[in-house]
Amino acid sequence: MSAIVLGQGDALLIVDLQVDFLPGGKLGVPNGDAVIAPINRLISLYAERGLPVFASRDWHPELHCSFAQQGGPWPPHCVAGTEGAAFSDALQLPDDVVIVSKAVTAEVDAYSAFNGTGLGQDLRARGIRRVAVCGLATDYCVLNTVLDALKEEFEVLIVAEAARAVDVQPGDGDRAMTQMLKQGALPVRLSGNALVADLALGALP
Ligand code: VGL
Ligand code: ZN
Repeated sequence: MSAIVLGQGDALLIVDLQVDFLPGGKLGVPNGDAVIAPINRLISLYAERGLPVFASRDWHPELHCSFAQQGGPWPPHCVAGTEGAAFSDALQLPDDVVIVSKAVTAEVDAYSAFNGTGLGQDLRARGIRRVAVCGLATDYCVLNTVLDALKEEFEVLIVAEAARAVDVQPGDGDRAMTQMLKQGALPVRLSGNALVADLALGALP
């Protein structure tokens, strides 16, 4: 069980840990709050080494195309500037967190934190080659963020215990995880104060 050595070139990317995606929110992910403790451990792991922490957020205008009354699939959620769009205050974000706002115009939805945000360029400009991805929801924004990161040729560590799925269809989260691994994401888990390969997940078909 070898620890992954974090250093220059590593960054943490926390996807959409916003009030509306937590239980009780407008689009609450079942057990979404279970990710907060492991994500806070991840933040310590990266921040203590001086490694950058990025946090994406869904940041929609009031009449966003993904909302049901505009013909979209979701109830209104994460309207820019509202309480529901705020990061969970249980999340211990570092003062120098880099915030990535996505899907900020009415006409376009974006599940991936790379879509229309300049994130890829920002990561490259900082010399980042590998990102650890966690957050909500496994089967939407985490999935699409991981697939785009791989397309942009970053190495991706996916932290399953720090992500949860909406599971609109039962099994969506498991299928998303399988897809991310198939495309080359490496499953990792927290072990004490380290990240190690998650061999149980690595053995999935
Ligand atoms: C998300 C549904 C709608 C997500 C965002 O962050 O996974 N899901 N908008
Ligand atoms: Zn959204």
